[in-house]
Amino acid sequence: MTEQQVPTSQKRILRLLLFVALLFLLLLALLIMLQLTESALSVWQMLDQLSPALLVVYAVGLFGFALLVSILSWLLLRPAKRKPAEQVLGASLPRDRESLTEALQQADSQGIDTAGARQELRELDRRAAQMTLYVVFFGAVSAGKSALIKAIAAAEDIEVDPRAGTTRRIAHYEYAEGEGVNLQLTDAPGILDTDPEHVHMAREEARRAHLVIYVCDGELTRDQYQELEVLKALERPLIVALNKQDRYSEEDLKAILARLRERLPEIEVIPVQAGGKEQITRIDDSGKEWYELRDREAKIGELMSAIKLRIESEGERFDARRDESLVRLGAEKLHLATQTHRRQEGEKLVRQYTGKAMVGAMAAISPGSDVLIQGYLGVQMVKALTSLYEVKAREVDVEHFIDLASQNVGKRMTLLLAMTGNVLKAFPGVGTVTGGLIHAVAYGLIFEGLGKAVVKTLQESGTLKTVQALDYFEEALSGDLESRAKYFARLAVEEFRKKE
Ligand SMILES: Nc1nc2c(ncn2[C@@H]2O[C@H](COP(=O)(O)OP(=O)(O)OP(=O)(O)O)[C@@H](O)[C@H]2O)c(=O)[nH]1
Ligand SMILES: [Mg+2]
Repeated sequence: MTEQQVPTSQKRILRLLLFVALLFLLLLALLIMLQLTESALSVWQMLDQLSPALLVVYAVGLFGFALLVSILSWLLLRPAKRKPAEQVLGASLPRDRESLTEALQQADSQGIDTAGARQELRELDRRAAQMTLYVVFFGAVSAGKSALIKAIAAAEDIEVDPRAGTTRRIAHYEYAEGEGVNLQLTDAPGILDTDPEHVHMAREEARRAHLVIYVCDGELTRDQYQELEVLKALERPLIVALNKQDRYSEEDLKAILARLRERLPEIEVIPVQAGGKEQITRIDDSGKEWYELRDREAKIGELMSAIKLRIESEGERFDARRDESLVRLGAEKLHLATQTHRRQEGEKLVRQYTGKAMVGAMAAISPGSDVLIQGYLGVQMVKALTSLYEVKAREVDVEHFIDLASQNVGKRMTLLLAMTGNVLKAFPGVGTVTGGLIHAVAYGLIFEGLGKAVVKTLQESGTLKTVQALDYFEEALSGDLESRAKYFARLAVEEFRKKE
C-alpha cells in the first residue's frame, strides 16, 4: 500500500459512515412526523366532538400557553442591556466627601496626581463656608449671559459684545437684595465657543454652582438640547432663560416658549430681556440724521422672582446638591488622573517586559526553549498589568490567556521572523550572525503588541477581557510592523554589540 492510498480509503469509510448517519436521521425525522400527524388527527377528532364553548376555552388555553412561552423565551434570550459607561463609572466613584478624601489619600500613596481633584474639594469647602448662593449663567456664545448679569448686578466692568466668544474666563459678580438673597452671579464662556478649553471651563463651572441659568436667544439646536440633557443627568437645578424677547413678536415669543416648554417639560422656561445696546436714529431740527447707541430696556423681573422662589423652595437642599455635584466632579478628576497614571505605568511595564523578552530570546540556547521563557514572561507581564489596574485575575485565567495568545503568535511566527530577518539585513555585520537576534526583534514586536492590547482592555473596561485583548493583539500583529521592527532591531543590535 502506498502512502497516498491510506487517506483515500479513510475518506471512503468516513463518507460511508456519514451516509448511514444521515439515513438514520432522515428515518427518525419521518417517524416523528408520522407520530405528530397521528396525534394531531386524534386531537382534531376530539375537538370536533366538543361543544363550541369548550372549544373556545381550549383555544384560549392554547393561546395563553403560546404567550407564556414567548414571554419566557424573550426574558431569557433578550440581549442584555449594556449600561452606558457613564453609569458604570458613576456607580464606582466615591459619593461623599469622606470617601473621596480617603480615595485621595490612597491615590497619593500610589503616586497619582491628585491636584485637580483636591482643588475641587478645596473649592467645595471655600464655597460651603460662604453664606452665598452661586448662580452660573451658562449657554451658547452671544446668547446674552454677560448682558443678563450686567442687568441684574449693575456691574459696570462686565464685557458685553456682539462678537461671539467675548467672555474667556470665569468671573463672579455679587448681588444682594434684602435678607436672604445673597448671590454670586458667575459669568462663563459660551458653550459653542470654538475653543474647547473655554467650553470645558464653562461646563465645570456649571457643576460647581447651586443653580444654572441656561441662557438662549431662540429655539435650541440639537447640541443645545444635548447639553441640557447632560446637566439634567447631573441633577443640576436648572432654569432656562429665553433672552432677547424684544426680537420677537408677541405671537412668535409665545410659540417659541411653548415649544421649549414642550420639549423640556420638567424645566422652568422664562422669557427675559437682558437689554444690551441698541442703535437708534436721531434727526435734528435741520433734518440732519445721526446714529446713537443706547442701552435697551431690561426686563428681568420674572427671572429674579423665579430665582427667589427656588431659593425658598430648595432651602438647604441647594447646598446638599451642590456638594454632591462638586464631590462628583472631584471624583471624576481623580478617576481620570488614576487612568492616566495607570496607562503611563502600564506602558512602562510593557517596555520592561519587552526588554526582558528580547534578552531572553537572545540568550536562548536551543530552539524551543525561548518559547518557554517568553511564555513565563508573558504570564508575569499580564499579572503585573492586572495588579496595576487592581484587577483580580486568577493564575489559570492568565495562563490560559497566554496560551491563546501564543497560538496567535504561532500562526504568524514564520512571517514575523522573515520580516525581522529582512529588517536586520540593514545592519552591517549582524544580519547573518545569529537567529537569536531575529527572534529578539520578533519578541520585541510580540510583547509590545500583547502588552499594549492588555493595557487597552484594562483601560477601557477595567477588567481583563480575554477575547477583546486577543482581538487587539491580533490587530497589532497584523498591522504594519516595519518601523517598530526597525526600532527593536536597533535595540537588539546595541545589546548584541555590548555583549560582543
Ligand atoms: N436685541 C437684544 N440684544 C441683546 C439682548 N441682550 C444682549 N443682547 C446683545 O447680544 C450680544 C451678546 O451679548 P453678551 O452678553 O456679550 O453675550 P454672551 O452670552 O456673554 O456672549 P459670550 O461671552 O461671547 O459667550 C450683545 O451684542 C448684546 O448687546 C437683548 O435682550 N436683546
Ligand atoms: Mg459673555
